[in-house]
Amino acid sequence: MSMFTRIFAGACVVASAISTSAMAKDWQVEMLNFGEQGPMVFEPAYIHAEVGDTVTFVPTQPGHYSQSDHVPEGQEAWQSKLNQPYTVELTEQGVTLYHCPPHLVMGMVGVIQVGEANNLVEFKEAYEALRERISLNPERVDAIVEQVQ
Ligand SMILES: [Cu+2]
Repeated sequence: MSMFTRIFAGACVVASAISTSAMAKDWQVEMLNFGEQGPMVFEPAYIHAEVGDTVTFVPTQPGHYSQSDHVPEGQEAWQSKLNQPYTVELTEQGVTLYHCPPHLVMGMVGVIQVGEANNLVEFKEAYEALRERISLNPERVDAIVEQVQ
């Protein structure tokens, strides 16, 4: 490989990395004691993102963290730390279900849809199981899940 080819190839890698990051969006999901939908919420609780986007969980108010339940095949599961911001890279299409462990009973649940909902059957099964552990406002969480298209 000549010096020129090497430099040219390197420049292409840099250029494509820049164009990818310029298009990708970082979604900010706030973790709140009280939001527009009531107590103990992720806001927004439903997002429709694209592959390559990231989601950052922001500890706007203390006492929360985020843990994935069902993720699309290939997507890395996660568990963030209490009161710490945490960023998830969305690498696969499909729907992800997550919750805040201390406030699951209060319906602190969120959904990330990436592209098409190609894992809807498995997602709904995971949601049915999770829903049994929600004792306050399960209807609020149903409304989040129903936004999946
Ligand atoms: Cu919480």
